[in-house]
Amino acid sequence: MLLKALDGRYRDSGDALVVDGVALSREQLLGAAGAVASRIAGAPALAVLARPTVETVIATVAGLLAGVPVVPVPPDAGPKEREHILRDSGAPLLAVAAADRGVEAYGARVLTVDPAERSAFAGEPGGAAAFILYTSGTTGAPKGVLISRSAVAAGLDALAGAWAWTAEDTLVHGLPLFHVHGLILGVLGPLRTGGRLVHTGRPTAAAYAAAGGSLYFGVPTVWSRVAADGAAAEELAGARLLVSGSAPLPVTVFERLRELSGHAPVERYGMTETLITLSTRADGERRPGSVGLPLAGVRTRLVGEDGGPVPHDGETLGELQVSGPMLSAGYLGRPDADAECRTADGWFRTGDVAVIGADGFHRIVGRASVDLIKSGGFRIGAGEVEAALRDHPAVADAAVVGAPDPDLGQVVVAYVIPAGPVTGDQLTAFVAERLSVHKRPRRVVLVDDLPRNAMGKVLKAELA
Ligand code: MCA
Ligand code: AMP
Repeated sequence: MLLKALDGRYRDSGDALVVDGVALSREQLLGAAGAVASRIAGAPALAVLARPTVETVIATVAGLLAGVPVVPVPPDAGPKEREHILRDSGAPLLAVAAADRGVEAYGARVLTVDPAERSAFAGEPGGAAAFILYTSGTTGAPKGVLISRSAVAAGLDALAGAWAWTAEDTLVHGLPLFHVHGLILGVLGPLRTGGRLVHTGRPTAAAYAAAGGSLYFGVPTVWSRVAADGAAAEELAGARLLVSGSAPLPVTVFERLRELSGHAPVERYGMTETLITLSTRADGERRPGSVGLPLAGVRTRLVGEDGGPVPHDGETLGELQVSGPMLSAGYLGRPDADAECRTADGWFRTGDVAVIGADGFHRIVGRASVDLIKSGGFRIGAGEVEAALRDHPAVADAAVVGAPDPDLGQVVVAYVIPAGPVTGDQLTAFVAERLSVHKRPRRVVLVDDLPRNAMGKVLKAELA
């Protein structure tokens, strides 16, 4: 069973989870999810408006019970992005909480999740895909990554091994429920290990400090804010393990957390397309700036620009390639994009540049492409933001880059050639409304021209 916590052995052991102050026992979760599962059985996919609520958890578990792939829709996604996800995934149903029942569903039928409903679901899970997760590439609209049930199971079991994660743990986090980090690790993880989950609604330092958990997840921006709030970090002294991921954890934040909480954080690395593949371990060295060793079943290699192998000497850079049982099954309807990411011998090209030490420890140095930006742990494609900006009538052209930022890691900066009167704030609001709020440029620079090479291609490195 994928979610062992819903198995008979665990059912009566109290609250399984609390999301933003609302508690659900395992019985309640299973009953409410069973009711939804009965209504969606046989559907090709179930979209879920993924606010941080118990309804989102219930709908996700319902999809897994019924064997219907779950398509989380970011709640801050504007009309353009929401329509793309619903149409591209082909989901005929959109699960929402009662408060959202009037939402625009672009042809899908809105299904209201009622946490008080109870029904046993007798069917057997069918399809192999557990999730279709939308994620940005360097260009174009986000692509749907097909994540199988077996990849989820292998990925979670490998993490449970590395982090000694058991039914005794209470996981605390407040991450969005439409990514691998917040949803697959952060919700299905505790349901697979049998432990508890406290989701804080938002990932604030104060909420983490007050939650009293044993295991904490955060993106580096969250850890940097916790570390900056000294008292909050000190409150985490009673925890067992603090885990960081989704973007590089600055060494200064690592050290500050260790000083204040007494815990050297565990850092792990992954992608939507591969789930988590590398991590330092609960019982091993936690080295600042390092994402540790391959998880169970994972193999890694570095490939040079000439396609040849790169020595594992802790110095020589190469593109990181990975293989393992948690890799995704490809992009929905995009065999072309999938072929670009896989080698002939079945390895996934991460697009991240790394070094591997003689001791096997991995360090991520950066991304090969300047067109994938990581801001607050969110992956943002420069091309997608540029296309949204060009849709504005007062924009002649735009180039988007990620600039270093002490809080968010990188911030989205747009260089725009105006075609009429417009302000930076207007363009920021325009992107926030059409795509997702977190994809909005935080800085807009109006320019007369963009630096270009002889072929007319914008020189992003010069802008960054
Ligand atoms: C601001 N707001 C706006 C605008 N500006 N709304 C509309 N239009 C605007 N122009 C509102 C927002 O809606 C929000 O409202 C509030 O202002 C704050 O938003 P923002 O400034 O964007 O928040 P932030 O403080 O910058 O966010 C920091 C964060 C966030 C909380 C750390 O970046 C975050 O949640 N990151 C986690 C990303 C993540 O989980 N990534 C995992 C993917 P309101 O407050 O009402 O909402 S990676 C993954 O899955 C892999 C496999 C892995 O390795 O883990
Ligand atoms: P996403 O698919 O949103 O998870 O983004 C995946 C990308 O996030 C990876 O390709 C890396 O560039 C980055 N990433 C995730 N975890 C880490 C980490 N611990 N250190 C550095 N980069 C990371």
